[in-house]
Amino acid sequence: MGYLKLRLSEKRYSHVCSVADECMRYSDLFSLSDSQKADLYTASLLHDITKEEPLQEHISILKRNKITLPEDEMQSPLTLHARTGALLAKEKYGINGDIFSMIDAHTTGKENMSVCEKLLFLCDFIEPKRTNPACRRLRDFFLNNLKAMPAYTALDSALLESMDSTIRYLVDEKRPISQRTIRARNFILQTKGYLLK
Ligand code: DGI
Ligand code: FE
Ligand code: FE
Repeated sequence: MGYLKLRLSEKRYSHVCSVADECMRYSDLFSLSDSQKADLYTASLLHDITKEEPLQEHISILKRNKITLPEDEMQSPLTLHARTGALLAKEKYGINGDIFSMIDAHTTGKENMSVCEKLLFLCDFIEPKRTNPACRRLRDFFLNNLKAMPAYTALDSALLESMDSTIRYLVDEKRPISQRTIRARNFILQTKGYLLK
């Protein structure tokens, strides 16, 4: 992982290691197989590989991979590093399949996420090196829920809370919300039966 260390700032490198540890902490609760664990670990380390790149680099990665993203995603530059991170990890390390989709979905989420996609999405938000109040609150919320309900239910509840928190932040900052973020939240609402109320 020497290349990763070169590419990321010290702070970002320490964040991705912390996300990887946090993912492993919960992996047994969700009965992940050894190969799922290994994929989740790799995706965690690579998930922010393009986070520190300028917009021009994101555009160039998309271009050389012949990917055209919907206009709303191009207008939310912070979401691009998930798309381009997956593509760059594919180019540099030959990752594909589950690892690709975990990285690709880690910022906005998407409909019908796998348990590994959900874990990376959540652990990115709650890893212990994130000390802002919203992250601490969500970590406690998830840990308390794990004691009170089945792990999968606790995971979906925490995912919904983290999406709500991000959306509230984006509204407060007058930033655009990508369709993918909305679709991801609507899907969780549906699986949790909230739409029936
Ligand atoms: O890369 P990290 O900082 O570790 O975390 P992340 O990949 O979850 O990125 C978080 C940032 O992405 C945060 O500033 C909010 C932003 N974001 C997430 N969903 C959307 C979004 N920004 C816009 N404009 N639209 C979204 O839908
Ligand atoms: Fe990220
Ligand atoms: Fe991250």
